Amino acid sequence: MSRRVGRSRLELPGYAPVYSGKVRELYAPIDPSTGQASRDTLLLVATDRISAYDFILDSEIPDKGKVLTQLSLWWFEQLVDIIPNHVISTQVPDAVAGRAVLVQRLDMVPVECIGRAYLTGSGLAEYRQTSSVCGLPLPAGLQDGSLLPSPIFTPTTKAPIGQHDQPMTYAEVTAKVGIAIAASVRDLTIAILERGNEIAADRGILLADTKVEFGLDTSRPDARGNPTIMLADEVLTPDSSRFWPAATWQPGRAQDSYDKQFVRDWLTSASGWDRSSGEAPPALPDDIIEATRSKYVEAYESLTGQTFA
Ligand code: PZK
Repeated sequence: MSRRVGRSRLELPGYAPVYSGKVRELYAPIDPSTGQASRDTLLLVATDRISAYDFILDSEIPDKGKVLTQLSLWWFEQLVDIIPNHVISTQVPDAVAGRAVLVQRLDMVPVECIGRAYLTGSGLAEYRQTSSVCGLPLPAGLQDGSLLPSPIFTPTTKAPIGQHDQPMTYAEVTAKVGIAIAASVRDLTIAILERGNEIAADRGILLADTKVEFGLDTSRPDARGNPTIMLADEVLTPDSSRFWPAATWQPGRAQDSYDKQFVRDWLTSASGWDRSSGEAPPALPDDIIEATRSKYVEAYESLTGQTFA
């Protein structure tokens, strides 16, 4: 069960709204001379909205959009020898300063590319029912939080908002996008996950899993005529990935969430909200909002080694 909140979109003069996601929004710059929305660029805006237990909460986390945008930009740089990315510029309207990027419009690969280094969440649920995930057999005896023998590619369908993505087999990915692109996005997803874990390990952080989105630049075919595959969306943020503190990692139980633990703990205990009631969760108290903001800033600062301005 998830619920869309009827929050009004930003008014951004010179930009036309294209799409509004749960926590992010897309706009197309309008060419002032023609009045036409751009066909080659998009403005990707991260809001301060936060989700928990499949709900978008009524409370926002100050600076969350900025922290995630800056973290994603930092990761794009760490990955640029693996894959080029869609970022064109960080020159954006003042209203979204620091939390928006101008990006190259790509033909998006219609698969949610998920890489897993540790087993949890929907991957764990599938493993418990079938001993495999997305058609990949796994050894017996794995627990919630277990390190996998090697990282796995567990793609899903892109479901509309409010519906859950469905696991796909690799064969289904090849049927959808072709053998060449399927192999590329699989190998790139694993390479991004591994690079992410190498960097996070130095900071005492585990990267359990991550979701990445790829797009095709058809204007840049390679020698064989294949389009250039580019990394799109946001990358290796707490909204697209599970980061766990290495110090308390212990397979066999749910791990502490690096960013949302205060929110989850408060919602399921002190708030009096019943998760299974189907009702919207209550607004967060100020101290929970502030503690959560601090966790996002801490994630940014520990991973990048930079102070969040
Ligand atoms: C694109 N999304 C998901 C992300 C939202 C929705 N470079 C690109 N070119 C074309 N399309 C997309 C991108 C990117 N990134 C991304 N949907 C389309 C999405 C952020 C906010 F509302």
